Amino acid sequence: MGKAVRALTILCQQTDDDDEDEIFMFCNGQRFWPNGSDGTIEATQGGTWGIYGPIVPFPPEGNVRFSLRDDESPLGSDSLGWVDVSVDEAVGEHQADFDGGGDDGLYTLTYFVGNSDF
Ligand SMILES: [Ca+2]
Ligand SMILES: [Ca+2]
Repeated sequence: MGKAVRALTILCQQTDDDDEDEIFMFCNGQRFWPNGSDGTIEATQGGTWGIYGPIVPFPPEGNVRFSLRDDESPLGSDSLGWVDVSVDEAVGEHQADFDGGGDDGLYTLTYFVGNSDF
């Protein structure tokens, strides 16, 4: 039986913009939260939001990537970084900071690694 991962919540420790970001998330390059099209969440420092996304099986190469972006309409969006979850992580709940955005925002993802029937 394969393992899988599910994004649970996201915590904003620091926004990228001055007061409020408009965040949305991808899983393995596919936009899925807060919906699959053009939705965003207005994120402010200290807030936590539920994701409770799909249960995503690990691919053969073993990583699932969650990527976070901040809408900057009409000028596109900023990368706020990504979290790579490895199939080797223990079953249970984990936290990781979105890394590599190169800007000021700091967000923490809580996710669950389980067997694919969790
Ligand atoms: Ca921004
Ligand atoms: Ca923004």
